[in-house]
Amino acid sequence: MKRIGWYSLIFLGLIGGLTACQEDVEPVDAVVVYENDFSGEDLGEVRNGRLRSFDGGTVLGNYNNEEIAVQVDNLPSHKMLKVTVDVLLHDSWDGNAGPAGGPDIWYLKVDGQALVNATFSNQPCLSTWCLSQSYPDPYGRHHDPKTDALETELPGLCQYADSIGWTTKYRISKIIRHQEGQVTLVCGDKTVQQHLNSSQICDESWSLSKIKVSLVE
Ligand SMILES: [Ca+2]
Ligand SMILES: [Ca+2]
Repeated sequence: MKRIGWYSLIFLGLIGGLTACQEDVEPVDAVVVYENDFSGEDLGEVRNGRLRSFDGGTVLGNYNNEEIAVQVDNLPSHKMLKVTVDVLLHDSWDGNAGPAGGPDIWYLKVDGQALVNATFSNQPCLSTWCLSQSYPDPYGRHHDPKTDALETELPGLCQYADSIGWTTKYRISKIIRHQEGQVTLVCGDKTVQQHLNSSQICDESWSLSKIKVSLVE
């Protein structure tokens, strides 16, 4: 029993060490190399950037079946990199639903590596009707709509403009091994909505209210 206990402890320690790389912990020696909450309307490093107002602030958006990219050059020496994005999912995201309404996928890539590739759902979840989402896991898993959201009581943007609960905000933070002198971050979506009365971007879209990149020695 004692030996099994030690193995279990080692196993849990390894798992803990691995998952720690994905958690939102600000390392004490982190150096911020890019930070933008778009309040200054600065799109200098942003490809396909555009701004709009939402809920009293300025956001990067909104987008439907599009990508944005941020490239940061001349990075000082480092071993790890931390990326944080605050993403707003507007209107009728359908999560894992398919084939006419979904799947609705949003993704984050760093230097081509997918750190998020997940479905999101803004739909109500009742005993008779519930469109699940995969986040916080990759596409293929099932969780309730809005799982792990930072804010759920925000108004929609277009189809459900001014209706509370139709924009959901997530703070997504990832730490990865990274040593190169340049980093490119890409965010985008692959959403599906057939049989529309309105435009697709009005039916479901996304914006960013913050991007932050830090380096760790
Ligand atoms: Ca929809
Ligand atoms: Ca959809």
